[in-house]
Amino acid sequence: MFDALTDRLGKVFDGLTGRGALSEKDVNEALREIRVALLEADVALPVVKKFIDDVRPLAIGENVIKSIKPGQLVIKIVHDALVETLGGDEEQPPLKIDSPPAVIMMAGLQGSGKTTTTGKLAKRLKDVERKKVLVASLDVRRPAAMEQLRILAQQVGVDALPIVEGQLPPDIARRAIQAAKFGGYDVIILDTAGRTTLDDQMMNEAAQIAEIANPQETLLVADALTGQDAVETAKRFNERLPLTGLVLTRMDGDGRGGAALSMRAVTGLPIRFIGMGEKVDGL
Ligand SMILES: Nc1nc2c(ncn2[C@@H]2O[C@H](COP(=O)(O)OP(=O)(O)O)[C@@H](O)[C@H]2O)c(=O)[nH]1
Ligand SMILES: [Mg+2]
Repeated sequence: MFDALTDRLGKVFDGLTGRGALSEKDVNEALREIRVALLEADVALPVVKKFIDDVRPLAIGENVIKSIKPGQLVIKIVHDALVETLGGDEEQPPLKIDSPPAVIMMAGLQGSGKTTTTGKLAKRLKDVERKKVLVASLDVRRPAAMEQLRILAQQVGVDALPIVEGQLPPDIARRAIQAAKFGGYDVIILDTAGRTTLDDQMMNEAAQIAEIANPQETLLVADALTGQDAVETAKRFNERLPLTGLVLTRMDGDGRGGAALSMRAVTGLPIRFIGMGEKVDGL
């Protein structure tokens, strides 16, 4: 996914190390190339701009120009800033699912992969963490959505909350929690409805569900192919929901990975899972 970006940056870095002395002009030239590389990888413009603005004063600082290996130092500065933007090196804490029934809420735009990821995550929690998992669809807008989750649940061998026609999402959330308490479930995954675009009604509904269900984890599911739009999506959801992590789907596709970097940068949230395909074990 990040191969193209890594290659590009590698070339810029090679150019820097190939030289003994570095002038401010050389560093600026390298930063310009890094900027282009990030934009070509679909990292959102404001994120790129901030990144370059943060790095520049460090990279053209006196101790860099005067150091014995200025190229190496610039590379280290850029690398450290990238890692900070990405949260790349830090150890991920496990999902907080320790007080049963723990609620995991899936949020995101329609078609982002919420239902598919719900199935994948349910399977993983069941198979790897030996959890008793209940999934519930709160998507009352698309008639097929509930059925889709029911079939997925059956396929991965977890229980789905029985469908009650005409029930509204907040009530389904309440019923799911009751059912999980009575049924001795460790985890409930709430698969919410999305819209094609961000709108207030959708946000209000999601916020209301979060209030009722008090999720321990609220994961924003986003399509890695959304590129520049990812920032707006992540920002808006992060303002209204108690997000705890990101899931990037379609990382098996030909997207350039920039969405991941952008969303991580604007929310500061960890990327919890990466969707790699339509099958239930592609997580
Ligand atoms: N290639 C690929 N397709 C995915 C992935 N996740 C979901 N999909 C597909 O994207 C479409 C929409 O997914 P769905 O889970 O129904 O989205 P929802 O509207 O957010 O619930 C379906 O056709 C999925 O099979 C993924 O990681 N990779
Ligand atoms: Mg769905």
